[in-house]
Amino acid sequence: MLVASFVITMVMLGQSNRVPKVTQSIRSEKKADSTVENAINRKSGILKESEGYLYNRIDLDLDGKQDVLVYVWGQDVCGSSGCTLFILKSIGGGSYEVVSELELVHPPVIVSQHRTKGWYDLVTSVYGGGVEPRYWVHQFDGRTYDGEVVGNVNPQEVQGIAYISDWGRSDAGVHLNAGPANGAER
Ligand SMILES: [Ca+2]
Repeated sequence: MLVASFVITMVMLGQSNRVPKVTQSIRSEKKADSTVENAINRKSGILKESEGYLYNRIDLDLDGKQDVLVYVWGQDVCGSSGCTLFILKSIGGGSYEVVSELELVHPPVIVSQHRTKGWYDLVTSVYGGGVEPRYWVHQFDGRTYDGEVVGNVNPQEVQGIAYISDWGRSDAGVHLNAGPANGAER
């Protein structure tokens, strides 16, 4: 019995070491938001080529205004390692500006309890091709979230809330420009 419980404990520790601690999972919003779309359209033509987006609101810099995490997907806008995450800062009056555009990431986007230069760290994952999932941290550098990930997260040090947690569900998020490939890979 002692041996058996020791083995079980080791297995559980191994699992907990590999993943950040998620305290809550939040599904993406369902309703299209023109203010979010306008902010992205001012920066990029990606929405015209996309099949949809998933988003959540959260105040990332604790200025009292809700910022937005937007994940844009579609056959023509994703790579084999993921799609594009936009981070929008609320500038008041129902307007947003794009703070960051991070390519080739996978939701959920875990908003860590740890902050860098006033903004919460964001954790995304890299997976596919049979490799073991890895988690990456994106930190604010004073102007943007660096597209260069700062390195492997020590999962034991990460605790946070997972946003856009329903990525992969065919009914998740806002659908645009539905083409023949819509949902084919999901
Ligand atoms: Ca804010």
